[in-house]
Order: sequence, then C-alpha cells, then structure tokens
Amino acid sequence: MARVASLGAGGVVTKSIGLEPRSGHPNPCIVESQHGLINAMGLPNPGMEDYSEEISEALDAGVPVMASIFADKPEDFSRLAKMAKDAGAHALELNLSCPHAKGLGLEIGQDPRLAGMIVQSVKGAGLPVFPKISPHVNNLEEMARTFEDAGADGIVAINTLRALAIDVDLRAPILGNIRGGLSGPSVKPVGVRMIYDLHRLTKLPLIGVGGISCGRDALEYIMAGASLVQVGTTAWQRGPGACGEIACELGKELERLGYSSVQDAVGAAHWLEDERGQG
Ligand code: RRO
Repeated sequence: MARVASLGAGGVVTKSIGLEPRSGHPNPCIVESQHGLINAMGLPNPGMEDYSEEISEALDAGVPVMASIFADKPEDFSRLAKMAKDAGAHALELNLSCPHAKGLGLEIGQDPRLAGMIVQSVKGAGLPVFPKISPHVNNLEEMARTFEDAGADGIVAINTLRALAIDVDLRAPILGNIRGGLSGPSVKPVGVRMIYDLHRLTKLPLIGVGGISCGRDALEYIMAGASLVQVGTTAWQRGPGACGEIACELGKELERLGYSSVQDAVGAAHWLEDERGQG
C-alpha cells in the first residue's frame, strides 16, 4: 500500500479484513484469461489485530487509508469498524459483495434489511462508511435507498462478476473453489452502467471500480457519476506504479476536454438522458 501511494495513488484500500485469521480457498485461486482475471481468493487475511500493523505502515505514506472489512453479522462489523478506527484508518469500505464466500459478501449484501443493519452498526466508529455492492444486485433502487437511510457516506460499485473457468484437457474447473469472480477490462461496461444508474438514483457520492486501466477509463466512470475511482486488477498486472500513471493520464484527459477538476466532470454524461426526459 505504501509503495502504491509513493508512486502516485491518491489513497489506498486494504484487502478485506475479518476478525480472525483466514487462509482462504485452496489453490489455484487465480486464473488469467484473455477476458480478465478470475479469482477465488476466499478472503485470506491475517485478522484485524495483525492487519492493524499494516494499516499503520500504510499511514506513513501520507494518503487516506480505507479499511475494507467483512463479517457475517452486524455485531462483528461493528467490532471491526472500531478496531480499524483505532488502527488509524480514515474510512471504511464494507464488503457486501464478494461473490464466492459462504455466508459472507454477496450472500448478505443482497438482503437490503441486513445490509442496512450492517451500515448502521458501523456508524458508531465515527468513520465515513462506504458499502461496496455487487453487480449481481438487482434491486439497485431499494439498496441505494437503504444505504441512504442507514447513514452511508457513499457507495462503491462494483465487485467482481461470478465466473468459472474450465481446463478442457483436465475436463474440470480450474479454481480450487470452482467458482470465482471476474475482474479486469471486460467488466468495465458493467461497472460504468451501475455507477450511471446509481447516479440517477441517489445523491450519495459514488466510488467507481472495475476494469480501469487508463485515464480514459477513469473518466468514463467519472462522467457516469463517480467522484473517486479504484484500481485493482491493473495494479496487480502492471505493478504498483499503475495507479499513479492512470492519475496522470486522467489529468491530461480532463485538461484536453476543458475541465478544471474531477468534480466538474462528475456525471457529465447524464445530459443526454436528462434531455430526453427519461431520467
Ligand atoms: O478474497 C476474495 O476472494 C475476493 C474478495 Br474479498 C472480493 O471482494 N472480491 C473478489 O472477487 N474476491
């Protein structure tokens, strides 16, 4: 995280952290294909107590650190939120969207009542709260309203898409967990569509993520309605300098189009639908 920040990222998000150490799913847990990356990591992490040290180190880089947390019930989310705050995190991302973890992530993030309770349960820590939602959520309007009512400070979209890869010689699925989540350039249109729809449903700030590999990709998310973007797969593939490079390219794209800040471009692509009166 510190290296990514020193190479130009404006902030960092941790791997999702739970209360207890967790080894994750069995190998193989990542497959690369021409369509992107399919992972079934299974939320491996050393638990919040140990991870707090990594958060402290990341803070030395001087950029905002967002702690991503996961649990299966509101009380545990609440404990994690307090621990993340004590470790110095500046904001919380709630993982309500990992597509391949039993009883966690997407399995709880599709239930608006539970998702709302989880958001409420972490507010006591006093940090800004950003639930991260799945592209498989099909009650987007209800979820957006739930997050607003529960006091979320913004929404992150999207997590990976449920996916599977088969080795035809072995006649078997490749991933140890069989099912995984697809990320990389091929998911970008799905993410841009979700941010676009969310922008029309809520005034909450939006964080766009999914398939961003250059400044132009970032600007697509921004014009759809995101005020901040995250980069995952590209940084994994190209190395820790990718975020700084994308930020540089974004600056040039904004200048080329006559924008003086990211804020000026947020939601810039909505005029067409507004004009048609289909908003
Ligand atoms: O660790 C994972 O397997 C994982 C997580 Br926490 C997530 O949110 N999304 C994903 O594709 N993989």
